[in-house]
Amino acid sequence: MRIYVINSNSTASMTEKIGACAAKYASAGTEIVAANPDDSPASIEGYYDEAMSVPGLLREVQKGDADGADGYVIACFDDAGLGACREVARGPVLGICEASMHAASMIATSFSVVTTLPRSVPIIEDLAMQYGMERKCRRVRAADIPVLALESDSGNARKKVQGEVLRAVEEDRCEAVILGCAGMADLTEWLTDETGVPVIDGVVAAVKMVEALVGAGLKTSKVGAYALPRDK
Ligand code: 5HY
Repeated sequence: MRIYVINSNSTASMTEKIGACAAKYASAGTEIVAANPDDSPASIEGYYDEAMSVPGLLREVQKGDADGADGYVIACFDDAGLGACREVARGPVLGICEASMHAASMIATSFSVVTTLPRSVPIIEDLAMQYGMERKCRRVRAADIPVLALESDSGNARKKVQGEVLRAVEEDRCEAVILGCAGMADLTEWLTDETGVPVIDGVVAAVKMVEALVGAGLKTSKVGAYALPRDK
């Protein structure tokens, strides 16, 4: 099967990293196509960037559909444009916040999220409510780093993420930690070793869930809210 993993921002180095993490965990026989819009913001940090990223994201999903994609992962933790992408896609479309929270809820009674900037915290808290996860989500934390610091890092950004993950385990007493940015995907194994709790990267969680849904013969429902957009 062919899964399009779409980074909503236009930073190609992040797309490559996300694609490599997805491919490492994909099943034999799954082809990962990593893509990003070329006209979206370089990083998604807040509602404005989210809104600016959605038209390009929709075009990438439509390209995937024309290319015979079986399913899609929206690899930006804000899950912006997810419903709209489902309207234009036939196969399942999963957001990485949605996928990681569902994965966490099945392996732990509670989780905390560690994201990049404090401005993303209320956005992710709202998503936890939207997904019915507010009781399981102990806290959404920010490492206080810009998204692109994860790309050009000398180690400082990674250290800040590590510090916040360790504080989440100690102070929140959560049983799992979700990494709240697709640019953190390559830190997952290291942070799991450091903390001793399951550390969940939404990109890999979403890829594995898309594989499961497609394998079960399931597609996005075209009756109702996710029907194709109407001609005007
Ligand atoms: C992400 N921004 O996953 C996020 C989430 C965030 O460009 N890719 C981005 O708020 O850090």
